[in-house]
Amino acid sequence: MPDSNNTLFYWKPANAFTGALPLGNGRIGAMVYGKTTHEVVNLNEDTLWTGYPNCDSAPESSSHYADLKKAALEGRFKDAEAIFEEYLSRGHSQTYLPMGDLLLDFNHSEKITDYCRALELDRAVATVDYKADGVCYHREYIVSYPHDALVIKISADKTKSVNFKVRLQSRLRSNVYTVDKSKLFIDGEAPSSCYNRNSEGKTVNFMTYSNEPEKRGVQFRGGISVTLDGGELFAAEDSDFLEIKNADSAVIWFKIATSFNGYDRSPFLDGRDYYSVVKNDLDHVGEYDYDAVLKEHTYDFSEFYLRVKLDLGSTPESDLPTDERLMQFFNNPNDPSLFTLAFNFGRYLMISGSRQGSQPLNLQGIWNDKFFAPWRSNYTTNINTEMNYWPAEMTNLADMHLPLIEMVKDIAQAGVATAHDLYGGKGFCSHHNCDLWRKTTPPGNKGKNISLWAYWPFSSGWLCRHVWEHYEYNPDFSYLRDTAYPILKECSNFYLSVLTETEDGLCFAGGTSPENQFYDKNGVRCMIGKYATMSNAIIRDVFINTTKCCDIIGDKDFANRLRETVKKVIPYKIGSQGQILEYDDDYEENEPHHRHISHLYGMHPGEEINLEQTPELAQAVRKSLELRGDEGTGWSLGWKINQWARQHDGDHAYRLMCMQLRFVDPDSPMNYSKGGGTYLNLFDAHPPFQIDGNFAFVSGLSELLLQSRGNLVTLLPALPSEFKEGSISGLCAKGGLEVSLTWENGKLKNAIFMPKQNFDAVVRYDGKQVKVRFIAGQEVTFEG
Ligand code: FUC
Repeated sequence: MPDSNNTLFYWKPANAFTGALPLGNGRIGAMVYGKTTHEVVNLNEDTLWTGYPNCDSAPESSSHYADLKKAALEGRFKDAEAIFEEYLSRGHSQTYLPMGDLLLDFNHSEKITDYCRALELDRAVATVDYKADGVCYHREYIVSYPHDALVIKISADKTKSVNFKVRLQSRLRSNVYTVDKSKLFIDGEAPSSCYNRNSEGKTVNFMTYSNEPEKRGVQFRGGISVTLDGGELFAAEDSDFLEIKNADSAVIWFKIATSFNGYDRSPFLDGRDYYSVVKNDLDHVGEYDYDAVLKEHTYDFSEFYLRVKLDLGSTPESDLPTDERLMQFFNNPNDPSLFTLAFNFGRYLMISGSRQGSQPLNLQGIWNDKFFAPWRSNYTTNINTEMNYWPAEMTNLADMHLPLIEMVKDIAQAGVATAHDLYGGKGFCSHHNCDLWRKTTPPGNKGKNISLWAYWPFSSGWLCRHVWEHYEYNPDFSYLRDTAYPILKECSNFYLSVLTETEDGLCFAGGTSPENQFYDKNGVRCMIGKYATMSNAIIRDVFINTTKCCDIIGDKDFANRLRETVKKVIPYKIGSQGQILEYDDDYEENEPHHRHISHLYGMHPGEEINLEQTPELAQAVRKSLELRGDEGTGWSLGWKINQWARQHDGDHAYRLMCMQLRFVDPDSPMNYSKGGGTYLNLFDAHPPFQIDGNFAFVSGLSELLLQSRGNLVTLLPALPSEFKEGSISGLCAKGGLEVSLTWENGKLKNAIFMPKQNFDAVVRYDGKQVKVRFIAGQEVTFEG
């Protein structure tokens, strides 16, 4: 029986992308359908995006921001929106592309029995087993980080039974051909641009390939070589497939490289040597021993995966195949091991999709089969990209956080011009979408009503929380000095340079609250208010965290300046219903159940509102959560799980987790307000597929068991009553602590701390607290 905490398995092949099983090494992504006679594996490479460097540049327009600000502060909100739309918006982000597919055609009968496909999360191996013509076939699929390749082994229990053709196909401009009668290559190019609208403003999707060298897109080359045990390989001259006949087993090695050479370097004029790399690599596969490669892969993967182990128990329902298990959970959520599986799957996705040297996880991680993916499968940074990384530090995957931090480094460079050109500001800033080319300007292309989402220079601030948290979890002075401090300082410099004095205090004047609207005093629906609560919260967050950096570095002047300024930033206001106000006034809400809960940033992911230090504000956050309601898109449910965990209300969080594990039909249309849940392959459904909810589930579950803020570590802060017995090992707390917990009858049995460095902490459990001086490397055990 497969391990219900660590294995997805099915008794039929996938018939949709959201049923296929994901593999990846951060850079190469593969979706395995597990079909029998005609197998499909969707392929991705994380730098295959449309576009080229600086494809979004435009002239300076900061004088218009002064007009916008004036209009907003005078309550002329519609004028402010018009100014933004006409003068401050820039082009849309670029699009993340699929590379194409690897296809396998087997010539055995279509009559199949004994079928099973599985994904073992702890080893990162997908398998397909079945019987055809009396022969048992077995396939194994891995995407190896150490060997940087997709590797598929096909074997049978009868000699000479492995017969198939392997092909590559792509919708990108490309050419498939054989070389040396033994290898199959695909050479191609990504489009220079991607549009949703034609010149008449109609919504049509199209892409263009420019002939101007500086506008040429990312070039790529993929290649396949097959090593055989017995049998023969045929590769006719000028054909587009390899054929394998009468082998005992075969191993397919797929490699890919692109010319992408950094966000600011032309992939055509100044690209990496991608062309010879693939051929050179494939020339060596004959020297590889598949078993050794597999061993190295599972060792590499499980080193991260096994750092955390969760046990919530299981029931007979836990042994069902994953699809049936999900369906039955919908009617009767009596399967605690499904929570564990979803938790483990989220960590699996992070290790598979975000590795040192790779791009960070986008809206679909790295797994996208669509030419025109929802929201361009870009980096949407007003919640989604950050949410992807919420569990990284706390679930012991700090290494996987690094691609995001690398992207913030790029943004800190690319966003200098944006801060200057749009706001006349110092430092750097970035808005609500980013892409491979590190777009930092507001998207929207002068579209109507784009202020709603595009006018928001706060992703730079929110991303800085990640840069800072990486230090808090792994205190390392050289990282702080060389990475965190300079980035946070320049981010603070932007907000310092644009803060405006109002009668309420300092604020970023003319503010939106991501994608929400309100009715002004005249009953007009507006997007821009005098200011937005989230803007002030992010500014305070950046200032406070930068101050901490400065204190460690010894930059007293800047720290003092920030300490003085932060006191003057407009504080939270409580509205007529006891809720946190989202804008400058108690306006009538346009959509009271709106999916975003941006005004609650201070409670999660921020920390300035919490039950211990600001109980009244925490109560107002609670009220706001109640007013917003539970229903939502996948990521919205996910954010609320985390919020209720910070409210120390595990039972409410549990209800939301059950909602997030609702089965969602792959054909469900896009929905902005409700219907979030889970597809058959456990991918999160917005709907459509969006990976952020997978990660919010992981961080939410972790926050039920362990929370840390500064030097305060709280054990089992929000244990749901349904999780009576259980254990978790290897979670991380700030200050460099690894924590393992066991509980029985809803009460802590013991907690084991392994400090990576000396750290003075306050450990809290069930309202009681003790001060502990942790010494590096010395384990400390608490009995509950
Ligand atoms: C934000 C959300 C949407 C969606 C999109 C990718 O704009 O409001 O629901 O998740 O990002």
